[in-house]
Amino acid sequence: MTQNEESLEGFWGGFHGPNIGYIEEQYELYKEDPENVDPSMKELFEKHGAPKRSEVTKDIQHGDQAPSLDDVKKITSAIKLVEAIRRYGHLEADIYPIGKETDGTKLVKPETYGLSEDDLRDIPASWLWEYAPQGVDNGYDVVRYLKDIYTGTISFEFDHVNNDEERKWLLEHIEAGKYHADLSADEKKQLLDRLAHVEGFENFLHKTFVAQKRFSIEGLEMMVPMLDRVVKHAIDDQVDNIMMGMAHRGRLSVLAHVLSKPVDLIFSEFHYSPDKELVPSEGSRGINYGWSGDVKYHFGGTREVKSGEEKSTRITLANNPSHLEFVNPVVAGFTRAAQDDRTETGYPKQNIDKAFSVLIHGDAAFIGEGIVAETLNLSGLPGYHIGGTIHVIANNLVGYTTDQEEGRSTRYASDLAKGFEIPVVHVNADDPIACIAAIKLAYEYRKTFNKDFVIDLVGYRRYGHNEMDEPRATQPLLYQDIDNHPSVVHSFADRLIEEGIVEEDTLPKLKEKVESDLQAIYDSMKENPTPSIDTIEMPEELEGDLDHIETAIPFETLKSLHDGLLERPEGFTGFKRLGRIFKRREKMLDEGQKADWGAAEALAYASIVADGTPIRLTGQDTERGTFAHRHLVLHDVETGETYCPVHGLKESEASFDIHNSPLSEAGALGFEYGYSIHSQDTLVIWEAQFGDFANAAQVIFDQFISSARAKWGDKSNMGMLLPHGYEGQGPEHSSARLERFLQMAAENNWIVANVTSSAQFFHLLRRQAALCGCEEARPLVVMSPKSLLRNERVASEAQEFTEGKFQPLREQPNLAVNKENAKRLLIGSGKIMVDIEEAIEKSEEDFDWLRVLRVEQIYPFPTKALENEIEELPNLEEIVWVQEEPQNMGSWNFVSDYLRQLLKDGQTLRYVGRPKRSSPSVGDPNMHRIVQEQVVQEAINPSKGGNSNEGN
Ligand SMILES: Cc1ncc(C[n+]2csc(CCOP(=O)(O)OP(=O)(O)O)c2C)c(N)n1
Repeated sequence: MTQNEESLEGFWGGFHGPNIGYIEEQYELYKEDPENVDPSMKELFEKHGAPKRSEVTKDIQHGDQAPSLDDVKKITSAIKLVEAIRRYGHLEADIYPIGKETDGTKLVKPETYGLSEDDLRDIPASWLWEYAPQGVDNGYDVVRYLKDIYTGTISFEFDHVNNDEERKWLLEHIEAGKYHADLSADEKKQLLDRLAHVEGFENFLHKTFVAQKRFSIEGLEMMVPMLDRVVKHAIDDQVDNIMMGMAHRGRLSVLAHVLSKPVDLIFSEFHYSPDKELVPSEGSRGINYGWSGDVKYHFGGTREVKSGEEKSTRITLANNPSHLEFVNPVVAGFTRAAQDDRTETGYPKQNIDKAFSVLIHGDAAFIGEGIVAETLNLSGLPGYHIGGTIHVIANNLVGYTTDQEEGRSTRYASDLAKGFEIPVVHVNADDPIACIAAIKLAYEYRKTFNKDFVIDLVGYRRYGHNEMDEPRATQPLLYQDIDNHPSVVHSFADRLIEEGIVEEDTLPKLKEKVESDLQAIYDSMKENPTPSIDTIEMPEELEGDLDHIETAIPFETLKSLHDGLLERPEGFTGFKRLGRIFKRREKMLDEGQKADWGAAEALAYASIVADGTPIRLTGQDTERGTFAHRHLVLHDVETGETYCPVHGLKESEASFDIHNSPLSEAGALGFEYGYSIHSQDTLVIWEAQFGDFANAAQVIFDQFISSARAKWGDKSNMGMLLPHGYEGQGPEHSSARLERFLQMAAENNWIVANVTSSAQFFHLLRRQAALCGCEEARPLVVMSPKSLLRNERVASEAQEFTEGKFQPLREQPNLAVNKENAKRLLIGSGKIMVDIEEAIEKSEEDFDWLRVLRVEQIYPFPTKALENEIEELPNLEEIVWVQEEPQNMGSWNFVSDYLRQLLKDGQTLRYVGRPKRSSPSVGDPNMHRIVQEQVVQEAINPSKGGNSNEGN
């Protein structure tokens, strides 16, 4: 007899007579459909299999007496109750230190199941709980024991986790108490000491810097020892990097205590410029703030902690804008970058043990900001997976002045995580030991399953949203409770006194010491005034142009890469129609032939990895390309396997990481931005499906990519490809909202380009790759093509790749240049210039009065090159800027300033294009064609007219 059979017999052995008859009947129904029977019966059958009449001979508990039908019902009810405690115990848990009374639930009460204490005592524990520990003998013990576990100061939600192995692991760890922190007396004393420091720091700031915002941690002080614990685990495991992200709440405390930011530096930041008598000299602290700076509670920091003989663990807290939660994907990007080895061809080799993320969220923001969901959705995707993030919701019950009931439709702030099958624990921030246990469970789970884990740390907020804000006006009752509530350091000290671990006077002495130490630091700063920080300048390297960067490559290299890109692994069966496209590509570098956009782009990537610079390229449908031009991941039609031609190149010296992104902009772009910050050796490129979808990622552009260097000194060299062009596809598929990128352009914060030849794109990408790791690095925004992808006019001959470089200002092709006669200088950018090229070719006119130039890099604007050009046009009467975007959009508002400066006496500046519009484009393609043609014709019509009052 197998062990299993034995246990079956053992269980059903308790039933005989009419009872077993009833059970057998139920079993027949169950076999037809498990849903036919009561769920508790179903569970019995699932757990113990079929009832066996022959074995129903002995009554386990009552000798020969058979259990009655009533007994059976009681057993099944007890099983139901036990399961309910596991599932719904959190509803009754003691997780709110303040404010909220737990409303409880009938579901975990024996009465709900018709059970009395005696009923439960009559049931052997093992019938209800296979792993009941020693001392848990009967049903009543089981219920009490499990209630202690599930309804205490820590509660668990993992019913939504569908994976059997994970559920089993969680159940085991929770019910066998494996997650308990088991702190020694010394460790408890250290914990008390830490809490005294955390509280003392806030108290000192409160009284010293009266009425200054600091977003105190008080009410959630345990956040610091919890992070300490994370760091300890990481050090034990010799993890290279902990990447952290958090908002304002408690940030100064985390900087001081977890990142070891010197407190005198923090004190100094409370003093305003320019009279910064307390500012320590810059450099001595390794400050890397940008030149325009930020408020103190947005800065991040780094700290190295020794984690072995030669190893150290680096803790990084990301710089953070005010926009809540948007740092989440950025930190995930940091982590992936720290895990990827990009030194070899193919996809990078990821080692998830090298780094992990910790994200601290606000309770209102976690559920309210969609970016949280976007980031959680990244967590399981091949291109974005980082082996699990530990999330801590710093739950202080209020969002600014908004109560939870007004702020979310869910019971818990953490409920969003359930859809991603992320286990959740809620823990009372007033129980330090439970908080540490929550971290242990989260860390072990992440390590075992490489998945996210959420800790809902439930505390309160000692002050208002900030320290100048009066919360008693909006949450009067809550604050009556908070005002009367002892802080965690006090309640914990009482607990340790009771346990005989510390004395009555331990805490008062500790507090005194913390305060006097902080006071001494503060006083010493006053006695030793350090020089004030001079205005910080933008780095010199950012000021120059990039003309010195050479990007051409020899023909032999180009050809070899091109041929390599067309090779396929042995036995690979590609899609037939694609085969024809690649066949056409074969000859593109031959004499008299031209390489189209797709070929040129692939060559750029191939040559960049051949130079040893890794590339990461992502976006919606990017592997194929939204407009089916790229095809850098091919699918074997017989096996479904994929092949990336860049990976097969013999010249390749670095990884080429290409992925389709999920349908997300803010999350996906934020991730790439983070990746680019942490892997400055890599050319990171994000592609929008259509350019204006980038506006769903506006926060990442505004708060990070355009301004991070000036605010924080964070350097990114990433590229963004934003399909743009007026082709009759309607208001949402025409414009990448170029004007927005230009409006934010200043201090060489980024490059904004709109290029019209495949070779220009090749050189632009190669120039961007050359900037990787340099001080000159900066992001690149490209208005990328759609219909032009297949337009012969933008294809380039081999020579254009093997000679020259990127030209910010470009000659209009196919137009004779007659500088002497030119009366009009027509300038524009992007696809309209190709339309104009076509119109000129079709026209019978002689255009010797017309000089046409394309601005291929709109920012930095090629002022010098244009100035030189104008110098050479002796008879110039007017400069005309043409664009396809409406007048209030596109480049006009930006370039007109530059162009006006270039005008000489008697010359005028004129705008040709669509009038100001509220919508970027018309919806009707026919209307589009008519209007586009009008714009083109007006631009090349010799008679003046149109909107000439825009001149100087
Ligand atoms: C995207 C965004 N929207 C609004 C705000 C303004 N704001 C700052 S903090 C805050 C409340 C946040 O509440 P919660 O997430 O619970 O964190 P807490 O401040 O309570 O710790 C609000 C509305 C912001 N900073 N960012």
